[in-house]
Amino acid sequence: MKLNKIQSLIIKTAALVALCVANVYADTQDVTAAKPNIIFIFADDLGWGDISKHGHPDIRTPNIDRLADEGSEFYQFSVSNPVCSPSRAAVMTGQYPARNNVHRHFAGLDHHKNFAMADWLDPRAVNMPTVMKAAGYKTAHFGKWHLGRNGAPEPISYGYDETAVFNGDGPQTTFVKLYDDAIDFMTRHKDEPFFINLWIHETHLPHDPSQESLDKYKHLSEQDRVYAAVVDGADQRIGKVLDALDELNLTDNTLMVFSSDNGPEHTGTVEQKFHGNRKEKNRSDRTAYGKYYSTGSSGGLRGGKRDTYEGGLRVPFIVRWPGQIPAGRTDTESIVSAVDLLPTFAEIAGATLPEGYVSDGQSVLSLLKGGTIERNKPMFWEWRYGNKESKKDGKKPMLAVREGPWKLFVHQATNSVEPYVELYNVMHDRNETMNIADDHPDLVNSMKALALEWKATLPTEPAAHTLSPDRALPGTDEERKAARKENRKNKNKNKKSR
Ligand SMILES: [Ca+2]
Repeated sequence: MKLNKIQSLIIKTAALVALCVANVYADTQDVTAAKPNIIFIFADDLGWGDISKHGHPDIRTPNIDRLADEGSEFYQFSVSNPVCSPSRAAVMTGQYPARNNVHRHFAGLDHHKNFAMADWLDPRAVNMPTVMKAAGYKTAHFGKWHLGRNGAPEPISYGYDETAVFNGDGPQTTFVKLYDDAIDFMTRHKDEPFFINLWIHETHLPHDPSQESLDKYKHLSEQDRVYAAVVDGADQRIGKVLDALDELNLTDNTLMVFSSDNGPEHTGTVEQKFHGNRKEKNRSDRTAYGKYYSTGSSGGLRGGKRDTYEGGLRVPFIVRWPGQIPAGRTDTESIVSAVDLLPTFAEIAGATLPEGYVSDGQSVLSLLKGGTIERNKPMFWEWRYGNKESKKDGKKPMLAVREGPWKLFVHQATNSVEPYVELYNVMHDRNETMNIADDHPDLVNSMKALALEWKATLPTEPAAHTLSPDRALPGTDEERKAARKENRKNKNKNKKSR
């Protein structure tokens, strides 16, 4: 469509007025209420396209949509890694996960060794709850942890006043109960500022929808029905938290942030109907729907979980803070990163960041409040992957760098000394379908240099205090496990014979 002069003048004037309004909004709202509460809801494997606000054809998420309607959305938000633990480590530390040697999800020690990664998140690294606690907040973590277990420091030692987790040590909770934990905490601390990491789980395996949610989606195929139902469960429970805030009269003084740790899981085969390859007749409980039902949507973005294409990294980012953050705003252009959360929350809390601490992100508070920001550094990703040739060799990291609209991938192929590259303009080519590296040799060279220079600043080995003593024991995980079992048996035998 070609615009005539008057149409184009109207659009330009409207844009100018909008910009002025935004700036006035940002300026006049700087006198903030006393420290607001912060609740950070981090979904698990929920894709960009999994909410009705983003045009999902079937799934309805009225409560998440309500957050977006009452707050602002940022379409260019990305996490710092396409899987759980490193993505979460980046949120916790405000630094790229490779800086703290978290390269893949935390699992067995062999897996950690293979990828030259730590056995848990470094408790000495500056982290979000510690910063918030020092700023006078009551801090809590409810839900998934996945930043280390089995000999790792307990979650509570990362700056929390209270924790109830799964996939971590210490007091436990469930994917349903975690919302009640949060409401209980909010109620007990309603008269003082609180910070809650609410790390929810429904969209991650195993899928465990309620019958009520399944009944809502009877019209869908069996596969889509289960997934829609798990999203429905999350949305309904988020609604409970929003209602509780209303009832406690805390809505206006609470910043709610909703996002996801990585893009959607890739859908499994029909053989993967039940989690852990269990057969239906052998299922001991209902918590066992498998990867076959992981039909999450990236909203058309390329790839999903474990991919550094946008489908693995770009996820919903919704913020609500009535009176401070404009309602109903959608920002499609400003680049925001998961590593920005710590400096942003710190600014909101009036926290002083520890001396010597350097975040890989920056505070985006003025952007959230309707203004603009100048992005002062490029964004980087390192993804240590395995493939058939390398037999899960963790020594072939793939790098990606984004600066403005440009995103460059630097791959290190198994049999090649010279890395090969892909370049996309992700602002115009949202789905990364056109590799235009050959058209922009100078840009490729400068961005490649940036990526390689950044890589050279990363530590190559995890710090000693982030390694399990068991890691030094000989053998594989299985052999170590058997040896520990044997030791326990002998100990008990000795006790009995005493
Ligand atoms: Ca995840």
